[in-house]
Order: sequence, then structure tokens, then C-alpha cells
Amino acid sequence: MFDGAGTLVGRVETGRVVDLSFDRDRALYLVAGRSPTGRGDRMIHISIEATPQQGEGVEGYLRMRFSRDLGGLAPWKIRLADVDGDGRPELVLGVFKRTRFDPVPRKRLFVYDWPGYTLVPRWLGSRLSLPFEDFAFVDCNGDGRDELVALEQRPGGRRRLMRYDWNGFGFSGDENAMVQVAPDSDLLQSTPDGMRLRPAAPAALCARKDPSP
Ligand SMILES: [Ca+2]
Ligand SMILES: [Ca+2]
Repeated sequence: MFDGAGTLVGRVETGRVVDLSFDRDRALYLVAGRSPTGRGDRMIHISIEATPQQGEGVEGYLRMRFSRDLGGLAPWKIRLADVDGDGRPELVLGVFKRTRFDPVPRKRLFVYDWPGYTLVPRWLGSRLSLPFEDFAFVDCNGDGRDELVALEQRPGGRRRLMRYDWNGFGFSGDENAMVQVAPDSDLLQSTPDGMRLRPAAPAALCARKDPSP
């Protein structure tokens, strides 16, 4: 970490970056870790500061705002999304763990309120409709609420994209907003951690079925 004058003021030993997301408040959110599993053990929030310099344009630097050990969650994805449409983004983590109700370690979705300095659990999901490999958030219908798009595994090795809406207490799936995806679909990419959605995938689901207003 460097201050505005370019002086080294701190060092963070985080291992490699597992996933990252930029937010509209000029912030960078990271999942980092040392594990060879491809999953992380730490979440880091970094703000991107810009200081106008007299006659010299703008000087930018990074400032670490928040760092939390999440080793027990094995996080693999981090996103900011306004799941309830109140204008404030929630912080969403893809995690890999057992739960009290499901002893099999699986990918799960944890949603936190994020006031900027702590993680406040909102919904720590044990399951969606089916086991899932990846997720994304997109506001399909422009109402300010981000819908969840999950890449789910169907019996027999088939996959589908499924849309979920926040219901105040969790996510409700819409069987009418669902598309089958073939293993060689250009909406998917193969990674060591399983199939992942390409960036175009959520929009493809939105276009396929216009969500209810
Ligand atoms: Ca919100
Ligand atoms: Ca929406």
C-alpha cells in the first residue's frame, strides 16, 4: 500500500487474487488466498483514491479499507449487487462449505449488508433449486433490483441458467425464466473450478425471457 506521495506505508501478504470486482464507488473488492484449491481465504476492500495535483492532473493511489479472514468459507467469487433494490449494494460471496442442513461441501451464496466497514449477514443460503457452479447479478428489467442468474447442474450432467428474484427473505426461482445450456455453449467457459458463466450469459437469459415487472 502506498500513500498519496508514493511512499510505501504497508504491505499485505494475501497470496494470489482469486476473484475481484469493481464497484461504482471507485472501490475494488478482492478475494485472495494461498490455497491451491482455487478458493480464497480473505476478503479485501480497497478504495481507489484520486487527488488532483496542481497543474499536474490527477494522482491516483490505492487505500486498503477492510480486510477480513474468511478461511472458513473458502470464498471463490465476490460481487456487489443491489438485491433488494434499495439503492445500496449488498456484498455477495460465492463460498464453498458445509451447512448445518447439508453436510456435503458445495458452492453456496452468502449475501451481506455492506455499510463499508463490516459484513452483516443478510442471507446465508444453504441451497438454490439445484446445485450451482457459478452466478451473476444483473438488473434484467431495469427496476433497480439486481436479479440473480445461476448456472445450475441438472441430473444427468445437463445445465441450465436460472433466474431468481429477491423475495425479502431469500431468492425465489422463476421456472419461466430459465434456459438450457449445452456443454459447448459459448455462454460458458471451462475453468479448473468448474464451468463458469461468460460475461454475456446473464444478458442472454434476460433477453430470452422478459422478467415480470
Ligand atoms: Ca440493497
Ligand atoms: Ca430488476
